[in-house]
Amino acid sequence: MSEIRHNWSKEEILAIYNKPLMELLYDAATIHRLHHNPNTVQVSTLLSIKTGGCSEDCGYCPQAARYHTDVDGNDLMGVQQVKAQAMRAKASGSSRVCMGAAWRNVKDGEEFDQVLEMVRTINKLDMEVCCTLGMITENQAKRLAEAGLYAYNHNLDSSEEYYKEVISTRAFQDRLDTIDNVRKTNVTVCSGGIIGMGEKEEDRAGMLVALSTLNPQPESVPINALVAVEGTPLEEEKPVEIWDMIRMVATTRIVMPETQVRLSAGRTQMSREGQAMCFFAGANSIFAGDKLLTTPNPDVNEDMKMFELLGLNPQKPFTKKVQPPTVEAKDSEFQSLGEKPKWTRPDHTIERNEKSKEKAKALK
Ligand code: SAM
Ligand code: DTB
Ligand code: SF4
Repeated sequence: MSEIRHNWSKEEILAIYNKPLMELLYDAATIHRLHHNPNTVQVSTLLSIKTGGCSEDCGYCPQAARYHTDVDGNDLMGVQQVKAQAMRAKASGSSRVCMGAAWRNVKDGEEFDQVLEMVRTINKLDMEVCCTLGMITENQAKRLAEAGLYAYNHNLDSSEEYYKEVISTRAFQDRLDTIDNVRKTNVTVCSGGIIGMGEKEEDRAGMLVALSTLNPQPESVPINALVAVEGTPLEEEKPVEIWDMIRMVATTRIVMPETQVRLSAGRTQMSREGQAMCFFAGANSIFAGDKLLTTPNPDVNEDMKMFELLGLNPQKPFTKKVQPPTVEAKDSEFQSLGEKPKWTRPDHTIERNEKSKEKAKALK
């Protein structure tokens, strides 16, 4: 086994990222085989349990209320509807359901109680449950853990420097603090980011420094290619080159040997050959289902055909970690604290975000 290092420097990571491609692929594939079965891929299904109307200004996101996109907002889904979708996901070969909410942070109250019930319900279907609900406090993380949550997704999204050019309504440190809160429980951490937002290679390396120096490193690292959605500040960004995706996946694999590297948003733009190279470079997880949260994803049947063609097998649930027990609401040892956490609001000005906001106002 290669050692797990928590002291990667930006320079070292950049040097790996820029290696001649054949060397990079060989190194990444070698490390991949030391730590994982190269023929197994973990499959998660995304479910947007609360869509649109978000208060944040994330420049990439079609769900931010302040931009004009064609996303239809929805209230929080019901538990039974979520259960039905989870059963469908299980039947189609998914081992995990990842529930996303367009929230800045979790607020204690009825809606959070409902999410906890969704977690219990899916865990009882013997599937891994993941949530991505924005910032959470330690008490909220503990309540999710007690309900049987397997993973919490909270992306760093970019380097600390470039984060400021994309989001002004919260700070990079808030993201790290939330990950820290998750780490106080036995819930696994899923944290990665997006490439193709106009960042430099230094920022990609900077993001990997921030992720790989976490101790322990995240159990799962999603690498998203920006889906440039009309109306968002990043609508005009050019599609990510497949070569960049392959390099990013390979570098992630090398600096975080044990993590599941997730080939995430942007797969509709990638050929099978391109995706195959990403799997060779160490990607061993995908989001399946015809939709991500609000944007298209490859058809499930197409993905299954690709798996067959490449000899890949979906990973069974709880292969990497045992199933957490579910404690029923009535037996819970935690209270809703009604906390009013003071997450940061830097509110600096990002020119392109302002422009998109003004455009949206004019269209109203
Ligand atoms: N609201 C919560 C938050 O921001 O943490 C959870 C949901 S948010 C949609 C989850 C992640 O989706 C973001 O951190 C970002 O990495 C990814 N994402 C959102 N819009 C995207 C886009 N247009 N292209 C690629 N990834 C995107
Ligand atoms: C992640 O890293 N990517 C997923 C999941 N975590 C929540 C979300 C991708 C969203 C792409 C844009 C959309 O469909 O709205
Ligand atoms: Fe809201 Fe999350 Fe989208 Fe940012 S990424 S606008 S927090 S849903």
